[in-house]
Formats: sequence, C-alpha cells, structure tokens
Amino acid sequence: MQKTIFITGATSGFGKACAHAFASDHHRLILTGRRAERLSEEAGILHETFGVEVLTLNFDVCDRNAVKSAIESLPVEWQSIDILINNAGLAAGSELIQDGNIDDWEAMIDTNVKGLLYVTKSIFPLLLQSKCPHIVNIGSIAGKEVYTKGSVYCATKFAVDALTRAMRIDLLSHGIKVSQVSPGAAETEFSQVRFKGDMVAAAAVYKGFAPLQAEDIANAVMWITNLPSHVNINDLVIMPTAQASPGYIHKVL
Ligand code: NDP
Ligand code: 8X3
Repeated sequence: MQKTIFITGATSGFGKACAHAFASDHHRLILTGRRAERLSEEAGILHETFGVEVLTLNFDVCDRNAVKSAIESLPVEWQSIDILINNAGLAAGSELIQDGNIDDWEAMIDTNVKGLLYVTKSIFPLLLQSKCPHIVNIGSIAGKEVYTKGSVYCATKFAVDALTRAMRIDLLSHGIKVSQVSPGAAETEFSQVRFKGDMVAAAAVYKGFAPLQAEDIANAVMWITNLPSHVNINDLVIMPTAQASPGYIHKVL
C-alpha cells in the first residue's frame, strides 16, 4: 500500500536517507527543512529515480507560525499523512554546563523539543485521516545516558524520550503508533553543526572506529514502519559495534 510520509530535516543525514528509502519503496513524500535549494534538488532526484510524488515544505521548526502555516498550506490531496518522522534536530556546541553558550541552549531546546511539539500538533489532524498512522521520533543514546559537555543536548533528547512515551499514552485511543529510534554515533552533518563548521573537530569524532551511517537508521525506520498493524516498536537503541555508551568508544588510531 502506498503511504504518505512527512519527514522533518530531510536535507541531510537520517532524514535524507529515510526519504531515499521510502521513495525506493514507492511511497509519497513530504520533505521539509530550512535549506530550500537542497530540498528541491532532492525532490527532483527522487521523483526522477523512483517516479514518486514529492512535495517540499521549507520552514524552520522553531517558528511555530511558520510550522502551522506550512502544514495548513498542504493541498487537499496531501492532507492525509500515514507516517510522521520527527527527525529535525541538532547539537550546538560541546562545553561544560558552566561554560555553556545560552544561544546554543536555546537553539537545541527550540529545535529538538519545541519544534517536535509544533510539528506533531499540526500534523495530528492529518494522521487521523490515515488508516495506519505512525509517528517515529528520532531520539538518541543521549536521551538515555548523559555525558560530559553534552548536558543540554542530552536534556533535549531525554525530553524526546519522555514525549515519545507520553504521546504513546495520549494517542492510544486514536490508534496512532508511536515509536522512537535512539542512535549512537552516526556520521552525518551532525558534528559539523555541533562544532560550527570546524571540519577537523567534526572528522575527529569518527576517527578510529566505524560509526553508524545514515542508511543504517533509515533501514531501521523502514523495518519499524513495515510491521503488522498489531505490532509496535516502542524504542530501538542502535549503536556502532565499537560504542558501548556515549563515553565508551573503542578507537584504534
Ligand atoms: P544532520 O545535521 O545531518 O541533519 C539534521 C537535519 O535537521 C537537517 O536536515 C536540518 O535541515 C534539520 N534541521 C535542523 N534544525 C532545523 C530547524 N530549526 N528547522 C528545520 N529543520 C532543521 O544530522 P543527523 O541526520 O545526524 O540528525 C538527525 C537527528 O538525529 C537529530 O534529531 C539528531 O539529534 C539525531 N541524532 C543524531 C545522531 C548522530 O550521531 N548523527 C545520533 C543520535 C541522534 P536544514 O538545516 O536544512 O534545516
Ligand atoms: C547524537 C549522538 O554521541 O552526541 O545524538 O550522543 S551523541
């Protein structure tokens, strides 16, 4: 059955890999992000390669009015959504809490927590139009264990973990599945963003071991969203084999 998939943060990393995976399975896509050029380029490639319909919405998840009006602007034939992938997110900076940058804190809380809430609230009525509604939140190992110089990022991912559980309870009577995927270290643009364009610092994160790739997470999302209707995966913690927890990575340098 063809489904309509709404993905936040589809311009890079996990979101982009999920878009590719769902398109290759012939689903219709709504791809969102702030970088409009990347969105339209990707939409063109997926349409040409897989022949699927792709609609793009360009907004910042932190802007509640922009989120609401973008989703309200969806043409009527796109107003039933089967799967929402709440993926947009970031870590900004890596400092001890006493040295933390307040703008970085705000960016992480506004994007990872408030953005996810704004999108979910606006998409909820469209999920009700689906026969198999499913929300997949991208959490993190950082939402399970805290680590030094990651306090506020970890706090936002602990919040995603709590919201995932709470959504599952509140949405139960609507038959909406709610799942979380909680990855460990994955090589995407994540560390470039965290270290504000310092490519040397970003590359160092992944040196000496085999990190997860975006496709590993997309494969997991595909599996979770293809299970029978009576089966839900609550949470899937996925780690690189070389990583036992955020602070324990076996590196051979
Ligand atoms: P990337 O930096 O590669 O991708 C992040 C995506 O989020 C981009 O498409 C970006 O799009 C989007 N995004 C960020 N801020 C906003 C915003 N304010 N409004 C709209 N879109 C936004 O990183 P990943 O793919 O690794 O990250 C995806 C998710 O996975 C995040 O929630 C991250 O916390 C989580 N995660 C990452 C791990 C990792 O090690 N990489 C591990 C565990 C979880 P654009 O800039 O175009 O707006
Ligand atoms: C991103 C991975 O290592 O910062 O969520 O926890 S890590």
